Amino acid sequence: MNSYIERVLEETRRKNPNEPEFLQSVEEVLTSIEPVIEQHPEYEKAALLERLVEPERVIEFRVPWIDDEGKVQVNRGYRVQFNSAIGPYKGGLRFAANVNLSILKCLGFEQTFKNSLTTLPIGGAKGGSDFDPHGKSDNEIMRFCQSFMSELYRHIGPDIDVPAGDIGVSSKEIGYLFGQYKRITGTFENGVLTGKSLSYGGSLIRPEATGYGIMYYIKQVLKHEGVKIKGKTFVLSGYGNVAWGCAKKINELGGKVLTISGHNGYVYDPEGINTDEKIDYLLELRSSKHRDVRMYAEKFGCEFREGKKPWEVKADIYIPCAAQNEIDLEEAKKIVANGGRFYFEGANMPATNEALKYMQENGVVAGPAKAVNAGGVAVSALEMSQNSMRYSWSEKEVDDRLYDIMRSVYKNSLAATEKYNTGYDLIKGANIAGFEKVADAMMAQGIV
Ligand code: 2IT
Repeated sequence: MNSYIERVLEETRRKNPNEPEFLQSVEEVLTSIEPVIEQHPEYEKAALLERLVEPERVIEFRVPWIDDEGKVQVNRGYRVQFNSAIGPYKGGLRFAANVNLSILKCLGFEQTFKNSLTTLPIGGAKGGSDFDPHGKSDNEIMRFCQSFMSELYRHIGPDIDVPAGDIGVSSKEIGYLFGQYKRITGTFENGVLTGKSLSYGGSLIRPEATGYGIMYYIKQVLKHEGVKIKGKTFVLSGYGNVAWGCAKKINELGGKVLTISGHNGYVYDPEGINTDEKIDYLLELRSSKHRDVRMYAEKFGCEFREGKKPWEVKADIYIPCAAQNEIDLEEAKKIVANGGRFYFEGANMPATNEALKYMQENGVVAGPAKAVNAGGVAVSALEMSQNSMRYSWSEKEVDDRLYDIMRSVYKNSLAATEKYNTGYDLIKGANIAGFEKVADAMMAQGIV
């Protein structure tokens, strides 16, 4: 391996020994940009990689709130402002019990390259809290969001940092967060958050954007492979916003979704998740107090396989849409043994580096998260554009732009593989294409 990359990896491991997720993402990115580093010896002198792996700013704060029993609860809030070389910090907020700094640094680092790939001017960030929305009432969620924003507001702004949703944060939470931001600052700066409801500056197609974007990207790959989506079977994990939008588009394109999953097992629906009622039920599940996918199986009379993951089901195309590291080597072996030809990451970093390598070595075409799921943040950036103009585009205008963006994400990744002779490797292509623009901007801006 290139000695500069090796040295930076070593230093990063030494400096962040308790951050396995962060290290995993740094290893994945740095090892795939080797051909670029080889061609740019000036990067080492400018300590470009050392700067790239260090977040520009990490904010950690106390979030006290009072639950429905009158008891004081304390959570931890974070915002990792990773890189602002090409635009204001941009990225989601995640509310989940397992949220920690390692996961958010990993996601913020990945977001930097994803946002660069979208072709739009947005930097990289991520944030959130270890607040667990399971079993919380709406009033508790509102009080938590108000407390969270009472600190966060001083660090964000439409030209500074623009958060959005992620796991556990949908338009309901964004609404509570915006209400508090507006109240504290006394401004109507709706470009400070994206994923808003339509009535106060949300964008059409933003809820669908991640899922639709996944399918627009997949269309490009399948076109390249000469394969049609119609009649293909899909295994999805998760049941949230990403799985919902993806299932909707798969049905529209004539494919069949066999599974969704939650923290406690997966649902196998051999008929397919194929009606508006079934698909919209995912939204209901996501906003319900208990958020248990078993409820889908009970309602539609199909099987819930407790404690299991859906990768054991045979299908043509596998799309993880849940959280990080749900596919390890064992799970990857199942996908290969099932004859799966295509694996696309709807979720962020759903597979370990070892699992990814195994799938690629066994002939599975793999599309990485930073390309495949870039449609969500891309339409967030389009929401920012509309807010700046104080104007809104039609559904078709936004959808057409999303389609073009996803085609560019694919084309730019492919072009990077050709430029650097990596073979048809969409993971390397996405990393290189995302990196090149950020690196250019960082070099142009001097040592900052
Ligand atoms: O992972 C992601 O790209 C998101 N959660 C969306 C971020 C955004 O700013 O819309």
